[in-house]
Amino acid sequence: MYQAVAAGAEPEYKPTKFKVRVLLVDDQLLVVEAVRRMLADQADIEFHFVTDPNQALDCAQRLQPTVILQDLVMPGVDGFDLIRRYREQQNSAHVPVIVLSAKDEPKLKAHGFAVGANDYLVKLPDRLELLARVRYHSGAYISRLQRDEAFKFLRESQKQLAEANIELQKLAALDSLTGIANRRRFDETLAHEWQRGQRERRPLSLLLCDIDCFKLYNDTFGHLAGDLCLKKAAAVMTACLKRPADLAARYGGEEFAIVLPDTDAAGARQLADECIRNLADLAIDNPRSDHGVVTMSIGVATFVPSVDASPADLIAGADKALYGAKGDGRNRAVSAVE
Ligand code: GH3
Ligand code: MG
Ligand code: MG
Repeated sequence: MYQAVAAGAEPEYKPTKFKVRVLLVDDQLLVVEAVRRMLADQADIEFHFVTDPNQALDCAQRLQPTVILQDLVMPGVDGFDLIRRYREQQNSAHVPVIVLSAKDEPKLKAHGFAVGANDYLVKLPDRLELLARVRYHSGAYISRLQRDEAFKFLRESQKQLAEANIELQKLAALDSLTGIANRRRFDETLAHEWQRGQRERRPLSLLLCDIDCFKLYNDTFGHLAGDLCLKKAAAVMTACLKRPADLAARYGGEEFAIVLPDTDAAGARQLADECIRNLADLAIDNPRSDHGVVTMSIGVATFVPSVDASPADLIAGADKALYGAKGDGRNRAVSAVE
C-alpha cells in the first residue's frame, strides 16, 4: 500500500506499483499448461491457476489478481455462477474477468457479459491476442486501484490537515509560558463578550491583575524562578474561575486579565479577593517585597456594555483601579467607581 507518513515530514504520495497478476480458473490441466506457456516469458506477468472450481472464489480473494481467466464448463460448478459470485465479493467485485470458453456462440458471449464478464475468448486463444487482452484489462484495473489509493491518501491528508489546523488554532490562542489564554485570545474574548453583554444587557466584569514587586522577585531569585512563579500565579487564577465562560489570560509580562461575562461588580470583587488570598496563601518567598511573599493587586471594572462605551473603556477602568490598589499598599483589590 502507499507509504506511511513519517512523523514531522511532509506527507508524500507514492503510488504502489501493481504487477499484472493472472488467475486462471480451469479444470483442464492441458489448458492450464497451454496458458502458462503463453505467459511464461513475460517478466511483468505473474501466473496463478486453480483447477478445482470450488477454490476459485477463495483464491481470488487471497491472491488479488488483476485479471481472471474463467472457464465456463467445470465439474459441479457453472462458470457464469462463479462470475456472479466474484462480483458479490468486495475484493473481487471489480476484477476484470475474461471468459475462456470452448464455444464461439454469440448467446453465450452475451450472457457472459450480462453476468459481469469483461471479455470473451475462445479456447485456445492466440498467444499475442491473449497477452494483449490480459495487459489491457489488467492495466485498466490497476489504474482503478491507483485512483482509489490516491483518493484514500487525499482523504487521509485532508483529515490530518484539519486536525493539525485545530491543534494550531488552539496553540495560537495559548501563552507558551503559563499555558493559559494569551493576549490575542483575551482581545477576541473581550470583544465577543462585549457584544453579547450589549445584546443581552448583562454586566461584564474585567479584572486586571499584576504581581506585586515582581522585579524584586526576579532580582532575588533569577528569571527562571520568576517564570515558575508566573506559572503558579496563572494556576491560582484559573482555579478560581467558576463558570465555563470565564477566561483567565496572560495580558503581558507579570500582568493577567480575567474576563467575567454576566457578572456584576460584587461578584467580580469576590473573585478578585479570592485570587489574591489564594496566591498569598501559597506563601512563595519574596523577602524584599512589601508583604514578604508573592502577592498581587487587582483592579476590577464592571460595565453593562452599550454603544456609548467600548472594551477599551472597561480596560481603562480596571487599569485605573489597579493603579489605586498599588497606591493603597498592594495585595488588594480595588473596584472602579462607575
Ligand atoms: P509593582 O508591584 O509595582 O507591580 O512592581 P513590579 O516590580 O511587579 O513591576 P515592574 O513593572 O517594575 O516590573 C515587572 C517585572 O516583571 C519586570 C520584568 O522583568 C518582570 N517580568 C515580566 N515578564 C516576565 C516573564 O515572563 N518572566 C519573568 N521571570 N519576569 C517577567
Ligand atoms: Mg506590571
Ligand atoms: Mg507588578
